[in-house]
Amino acid sequence: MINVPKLTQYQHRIETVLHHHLPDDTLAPSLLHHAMRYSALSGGKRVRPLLVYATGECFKVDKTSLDAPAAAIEFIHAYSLIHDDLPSMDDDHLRRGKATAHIAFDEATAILSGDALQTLAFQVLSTPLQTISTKNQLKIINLLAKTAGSLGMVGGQVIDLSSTGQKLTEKQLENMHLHKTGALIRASVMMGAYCAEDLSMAQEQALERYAHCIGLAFQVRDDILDIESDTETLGKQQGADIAANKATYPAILGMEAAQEKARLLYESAYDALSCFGNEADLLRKIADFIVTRKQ
Ligand code: GRG
Repeated sequence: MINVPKLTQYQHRIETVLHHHLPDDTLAPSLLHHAMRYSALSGGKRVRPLLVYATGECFKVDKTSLDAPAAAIEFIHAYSLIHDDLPSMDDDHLRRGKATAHIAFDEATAILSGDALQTLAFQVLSTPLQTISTKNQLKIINLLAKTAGSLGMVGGQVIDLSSTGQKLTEKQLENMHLHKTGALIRASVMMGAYCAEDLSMAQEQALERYAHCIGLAFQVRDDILDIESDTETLGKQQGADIAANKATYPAILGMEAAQEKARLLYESAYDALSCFGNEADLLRKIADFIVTRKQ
């Protein structure tokens, strides 16, 4: 739960936007549409859309302009979770407190629903928007494509799969997470920023730094929760990283040093925002949430 009314409002807003863009499950192929809705609307913290809205707020971007990038990034995230849970990847049965897509449906439907969510993201993002210039819209589409692909999230997943069971250095672990988790988090912030017409180079660099730090902090916290939390709170199997022999920050650094790392990243994220005033308060609140979250 996020205890910040403005963020809760944005969480509600993105639910409505996701509902609106997802094909109705009475439409054929209805099983596929049912599976897409099942995964995309199954809860989740909606951190990535919140980052899009919060960054847009820094530049007073109209909320309606932010809806498309916010939905697109969440559709990409939903697709990545479906594919990540497959038997050929992490083989998980529980996600957001519910059966994973390949358990609730079947493997082929799960794969296809992930594929369709990915293309839906780009459909939503490429629909002409009245309030963003075409140049900026293309920049946003290009950013998301690069971020989600082989040089970003998918590349990170490849590193993850090939390094399971191996001893990684902290640098190698960081490289994996900067791709696997960090790429989408950075894109969320930068897509919100590219909706603004008056973004300066200094602001762009500050936001890149903020996003880099919270992206890593998000993963360090995720690794800590995998040890300290429980399956019910997490909505996914607790201890899954250890069971799968995955490299994690607590495993490499020890729990205390992992906690300290999250704290330092959080401080650097705050520091990165020093060129902004109150308009970036929501981004600060998201950083607070990322390092204190319980699920
Ligand atoms: C299979 C193409 C492909 C990519 C998979 C991002 C990713 C790469 C997999 C996600 C699996 C995972 C457990 C990643 C580690 C941290 C993370 C991104 C957790 C899930 O994100 P949250 O906590 O989830 O934002 P909710 O449910 O709140 O949306």
